Amino acid sequence: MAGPTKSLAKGSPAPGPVPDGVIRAYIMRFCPFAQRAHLILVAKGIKHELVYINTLNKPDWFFEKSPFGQVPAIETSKGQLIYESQIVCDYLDEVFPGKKLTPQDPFQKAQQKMLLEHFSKASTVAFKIVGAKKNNEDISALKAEFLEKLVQFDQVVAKLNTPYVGGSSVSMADYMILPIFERFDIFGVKDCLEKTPHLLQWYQLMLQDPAVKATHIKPEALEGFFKLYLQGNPESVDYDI
Ligand SMILES: N[C@@H](CCC(=O)N[C@@H](CS)C(=O)NCC(=O)O)C(=O)O
Repeated sequence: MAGPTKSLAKGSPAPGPVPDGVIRAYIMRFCPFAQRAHLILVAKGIKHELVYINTLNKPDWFFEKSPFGQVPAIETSKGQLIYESQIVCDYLDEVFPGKKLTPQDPFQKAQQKMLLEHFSKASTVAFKIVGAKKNNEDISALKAEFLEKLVQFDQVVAKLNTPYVGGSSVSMADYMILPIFERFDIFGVKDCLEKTPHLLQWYQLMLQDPAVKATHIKPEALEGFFKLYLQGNPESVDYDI
C-alpha cells in the first residue's frame, strides 16, 4: 500500500470528483480527530482515498469542503460533504454494511455517549496542555488536573467490567477515545496511565486491534511533528514524508 503523500496547502489545486464507490477523507496525518474517521473507514472495510490537508496553511477551496476549515471531512461520489469527526463516524457506521459499531439499543447507545462525555473532561485538559506547551508555560497544574479527570474516567470504566468500553467487542466509543491515548506521550502525560490500571489494560488491548494497527503513527514521527507544530511550523504536518 502506498504511504502518505505531501499535504495540499494554500495554492494547491482542488482534487477532482470522487470516483464512484469511494469515500474521500480529508485528513491531516497527525490529527486525532481525523484518525477517528480513518479508524472507522478501516474497521468497516470501506473503500476510501485519503487527501492530506495542511491544516496550518490550508488551500482556500478546503472551506468549501469543510466550512470550519477543519479535518476530518468526507466527500462522497455524489458530492455530499460531511464534517465533524463524530458526525462523520456515525454517518459511515450508518450507511455502510458490515459490523455496526454503534449499539442499536437506545440505552446502550446513550451509555456510549455518556462515556464520551466522561472522557471529554480529561481530553479537554489534554488540549489545554497542548496550548500551554505552545506558549512555553509550566504544565504541572494542568497535568495534575488531567490526572484527576483520568482517574475519574478510569473508575467509570472499571464499573463497566467489560474488556472494551462499549462491551465485549470493540465499538464506536473505543475508536472515538483511542486517538488521544496514542498522543499521551507527546502531551507529556503518558505516566498518568500508571495510575489508571483499567484504562491501561484497555489501551493495551486496543493496540492489538487491526484498525488501530493500520492507522498507527510511529512515535518518532508523532514526536517530530509535535516539536515543529508547537513552533507553528506548517511543515510539521508533512513530517517524515
Ligand atoms: N470538533 C472537530 C475538531 C477537529 C479539529 O480540531 N481538527 C484540527 C486538526 S487536529 C484542525 O483541522 N485544525 C485546523 C483549524 O482549526 O484551523 C472534530 O471533531 O472534527
